[in-house]
Amino acid sequence: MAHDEQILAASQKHPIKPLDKGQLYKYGTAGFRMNADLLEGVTFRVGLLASLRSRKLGGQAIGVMVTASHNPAVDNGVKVVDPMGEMLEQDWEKFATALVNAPSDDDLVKTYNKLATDLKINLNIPAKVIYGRDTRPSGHTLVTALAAALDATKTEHVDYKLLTTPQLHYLVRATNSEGTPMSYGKVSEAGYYEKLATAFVRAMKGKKIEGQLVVDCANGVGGPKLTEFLKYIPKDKVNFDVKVVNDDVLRPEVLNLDCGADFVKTKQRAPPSPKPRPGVRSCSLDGDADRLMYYWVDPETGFFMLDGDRISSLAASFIGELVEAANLKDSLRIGVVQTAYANGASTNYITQHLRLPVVCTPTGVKHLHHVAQGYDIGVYFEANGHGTVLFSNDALSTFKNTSPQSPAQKDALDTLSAMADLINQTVGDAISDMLMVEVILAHKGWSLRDWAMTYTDLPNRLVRVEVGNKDLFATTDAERRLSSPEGAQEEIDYEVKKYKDARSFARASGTENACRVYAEAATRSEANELAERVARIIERYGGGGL
Ligand code: 16G
Ligand code: MG
Repeated sequence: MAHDEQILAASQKHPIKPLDKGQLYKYGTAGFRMNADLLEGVTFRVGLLASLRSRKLGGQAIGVMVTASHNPAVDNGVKVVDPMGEMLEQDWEKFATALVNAPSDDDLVKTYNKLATDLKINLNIPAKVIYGRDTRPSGHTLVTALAAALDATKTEHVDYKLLTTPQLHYLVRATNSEGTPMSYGKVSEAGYYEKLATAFVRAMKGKKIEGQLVVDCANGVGGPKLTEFLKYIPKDKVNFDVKVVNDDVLRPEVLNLDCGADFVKTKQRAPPSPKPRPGVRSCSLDGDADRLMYYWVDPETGFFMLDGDRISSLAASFIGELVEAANLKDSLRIGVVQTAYANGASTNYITQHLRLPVVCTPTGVKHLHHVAQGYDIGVYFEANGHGTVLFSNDALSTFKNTSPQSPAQKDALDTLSAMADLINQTVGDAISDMLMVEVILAHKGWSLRDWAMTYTDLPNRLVRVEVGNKDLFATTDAERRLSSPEGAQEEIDYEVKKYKDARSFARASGTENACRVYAEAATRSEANELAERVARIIERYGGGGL
């Protein structure tokens, strides 16, 4: 029967901390994320939710990841992963929010039981939850609270300890597909490395990787995991010279500090330490290794960054060529999914040069992922470096079952099939994406400079605007236009018209209490000026600065 007493007793040991008056905990795009001191009770309650979700789905394994990604070390976060390794179904976010905001332990038990009744969940069937965490010191306390909730609800659970976020997503899918024809791989961390290493060798096809790759791991969990992965690459098959830097996970305070993918993207420069060596191919992961940025420091022209838009167009171009060489152009639909933040030049390159369709969705991985699933091959990346390439079951069986009519066609089919194994199908994965980029550069014989030459970004500027009330702002057209407050969009349109090749939009942030304004235009000074003008409009409509 119900687990009331056990939940009550355990909840008292992992109590929820009340927030300031009028404030509620909210399951947002990144789950619950905040100062770790507030998260013990939250994580306990997320355990209850994960258990309910598993039972609702007939006992399939649900994942819980404890991480705050690129946030500072004092923060942490907790999010739920669905059975196929996807983000928690959106409808369930409000159930998570309801459980976490239950004011007392009694209310918590009531909410838990009400959800079970309303959602017709049988509390007597088996449930399973698997979980992992990044290197934050608070992670240990949080998973202890999580385990207490799982014990209280008689949920089987597996603690995978330190993992990157994409590894946990992999393990969830591997667990649920084990023993089926769609098995995703061995259910272990080693299984993840083996799958990637094997696919990497197959996809490389004996091509050579030029020079060294320096990988900045944000002093996060990606450091030890990448080092472990590299041991699985057979040296006689692929000579991959990787220098792992910023991989100090023993001093928590250095996590994401002046390094990592978010630093590189927002500061538009290389991490100061270790001192960048001119011309060396470099990339940065974020604190939980689900975002990737490439860059190099040119002795003449300085820093140059290849962000999610560039990775997306590189992947789309390579896969498009392979599909053509495999003679599958008419049978497989390829699409590219971006957000409004994608540089207009990348969109033009993909639609006009690669001749592939581009769809724009609202910000947030779940939106892009969902649309990408509608294609046989769906390439999706946010400019911030989070993304992946999804292959449908149809695409996978086509690669396997097409009988090649020429060695070139066979080659293309083999490479496509290896790419599908190499690229994480559950979520954006910095390590897997990095291997994908290395394969593509090796096949094309390109340096980062060659890659950068494919198109020239439009100058752009992103501004964070403090407003009295960000909830006044609602968007439409995949966040490219404001539907409210009334009159604001007309003012933005009026400003945009004054500039050449210009575009600008404003949206309320999903992760902090502010609005963001993006502008691009033909020149840097125009992009800056337009962004400032639109920011002033937003400030005025948003109830003034704080
Ligand atoms: C979250 C999203 C990320 C998005 C960012 C936007 C996930 C897993 N993460 O971190 O995709 O780019 O929010 O933040 O969906 P913003 O709403 O504050 O601009
Ligand atoms: Mg991350």
